[in-house]
Amino acid sequence: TRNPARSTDVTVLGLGAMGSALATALLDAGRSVTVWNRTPGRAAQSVARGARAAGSVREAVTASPVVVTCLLRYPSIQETLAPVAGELRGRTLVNLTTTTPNESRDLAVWAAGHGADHLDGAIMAVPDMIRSREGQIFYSGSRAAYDILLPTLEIWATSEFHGEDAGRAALLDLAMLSGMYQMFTGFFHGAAMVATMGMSASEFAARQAPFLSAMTHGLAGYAKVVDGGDHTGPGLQSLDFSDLSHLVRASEEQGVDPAPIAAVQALISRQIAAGHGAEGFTRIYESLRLVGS
Ligand code: FVH
Repeated sequence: TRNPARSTDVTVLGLGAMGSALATALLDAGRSVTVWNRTPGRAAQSVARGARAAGSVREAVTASPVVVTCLLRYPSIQETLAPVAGELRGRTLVNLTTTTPNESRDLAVWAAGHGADHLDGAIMAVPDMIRSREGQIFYSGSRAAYDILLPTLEIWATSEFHGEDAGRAALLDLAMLSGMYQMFTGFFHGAAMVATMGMSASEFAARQAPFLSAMTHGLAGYAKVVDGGDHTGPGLQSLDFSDLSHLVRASEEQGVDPAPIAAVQALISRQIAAGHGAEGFTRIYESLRLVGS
């Protein structure tokens, strides 16, 4: 017998690099897929693999009980769906467009207002990782929708549900990306510094990658201190010791913009000025939490 959860028809709105990968994965898994893209001509690849190309958003939305959006940013979701909002009733909207937590919450409220169930997904993968176990997608929003759709969601990547607050997946996604972008920016800053002595970025990367990789082993220990809230414990490198003024100065001496490392130093300085110089480097976490509180 046909298991409905394993045979759900799916519509994918947005056939950019990621939307195409999602549609292809569903097709390869034997699903019936309808696709739509704002700019015509991008559906060819999916159609060649068996997708049905809809001539309009309305046709696409009404073709399936599950509608996936994989568009550029939040405004493009509204631009695409608002004119056909009345067609969403009784369907499940799975948004895989990157949004802020509040945008995800707004979308959940908007979808509910039009009688649709809503699940928000945050893709922690590049298109090539779709259909691999290394790819991860975080979800939040409707638990019922998540449970019903899990066999479909698992076609794309390892799925994790993070709660009924629709903004949680997006928050986790953007927090992960914050760490990643700052790591890359740190690398670019270091590469710019060594470039002044003629070292190529590739040569620097060969040294930086294993070093950074080894440093990530420190994260769990730092996390314990942050979670415990006590930055005075033994074995922690003090803020006075961690003062990075010399690093900022070295960057300036080489004629390299110290902005990335100066931002870290600003957090350190704020805690030292507040009298916490003897506490551990982890104390800068408190500098970050002060903003907006
Ligand atoms: N690609 C990746 O590695 C990342 C991994 C993590 C998650 N992201 C997010 O996925 C969303 C889509 O990303 P993408 O890689 O598919 O992006 P593009 O290839 O640039 O395609 C963008 C699609 O969005 C359509 N689009 C843009 N603006 C509008 C609009 N106003 N109305 C309707 N559709 C719109 C665009 O259509 P077109 O330009 O071909 O007409 C593409 O289909 C994104 O949120 C990432 O953050 C991917």
